[in-house]
Amino acid sequence: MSTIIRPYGDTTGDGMVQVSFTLPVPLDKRAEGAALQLAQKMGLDPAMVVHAKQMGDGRRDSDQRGAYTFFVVYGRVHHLVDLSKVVVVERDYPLLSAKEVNTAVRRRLRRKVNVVGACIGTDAHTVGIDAILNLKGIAGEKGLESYREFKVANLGAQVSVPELVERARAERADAVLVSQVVTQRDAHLHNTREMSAAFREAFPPQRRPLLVVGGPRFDELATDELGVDRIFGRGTTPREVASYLVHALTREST
Ligand code: B12
Repeated sequence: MSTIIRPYGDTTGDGMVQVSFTLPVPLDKRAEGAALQLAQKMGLDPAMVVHAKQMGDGRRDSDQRGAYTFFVVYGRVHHLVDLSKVVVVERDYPLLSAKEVNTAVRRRLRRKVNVVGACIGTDAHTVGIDAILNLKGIAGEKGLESYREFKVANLGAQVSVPELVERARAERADAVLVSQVVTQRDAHLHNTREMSAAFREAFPPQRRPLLVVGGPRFDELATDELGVDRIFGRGTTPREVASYLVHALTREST
């Protein structure tokens, strides 16, 4: 089977894609022309504007924005993707059920796993970390709080790095789970690097908790660059995280 693929819209292999973007101009013919010029520069040829809607009335708002226009453009790309050259982080541990996780912790660790979680920096988007940690969970799965062999401290929003380090120490955390959703000015990368550096300074290597970050816009391949043990992206479920923690924490004790 061929490993070369191309996108399609109307008929297989026609190369059609749809992109959306916003331009800082009011909606008129020139704005549509600008959208098409941008699409062509992005490699869409031919391209057509299939949706355009002006937002704002042209007066400056608190963010100093005037009128701007949202576009959806449909067009053909000539690029191909070679599936054999796609690099991703494959799950390198078994996906366990909650029961299997609890049994593995009991057998291999012989004590509960202590987890501390938080949104750090100024980030107040707690829905993601709550989905992983809180009882109600996400996608039909309960969060780590529901696992008998996990003890979870969810510190919530806008936790400072020194506060997180202190709490991790007090709780004797095996793993620290950090969420970063806001990516403006690469805040998620700066905050994560600051956090991992602080843990390396505060703990000797054998005592340092596992450092796990998550959020919708992380590159899962960037663990070394950010100094963390694992990165989880969009659509993560609690079971994936619990299975990873068991795998990583019991690796040496098996
Ligand atoms: C809800 C929401 C809010 C709520 C947050 C309420 C709360 N308690 O969380 C409120 C209204 C407070 C808010 C405020 C703001 N928001 Co807001 N918000 C959103 C929104 C609509 C949904 C986010 C969400 O809940 N997703 C659902 C969860 C389940 O998904 P998730 O976070 O991706 O989490 C999953 C995975 O990523 C992963 N995961 C996440 N964290 C972790 C951690 C670990 C350890 C692991 C393992 C996995 C993991 O697992 C989760 C489950 O699958 C998004 C837009 C969107 N549709 O995504 C904007 C969005 C995130 N917000 C945005 C912005 C700009 C803001 C504000 C700055 C707006 C403003 N000018 O005031 C403020 C910032 C406040 C602050 N200090 O952080 C931008 C961010 C842009 C950027 N590139 O940074 C977005 C993308 C909207 C946009 N398109 O502009 N927001």
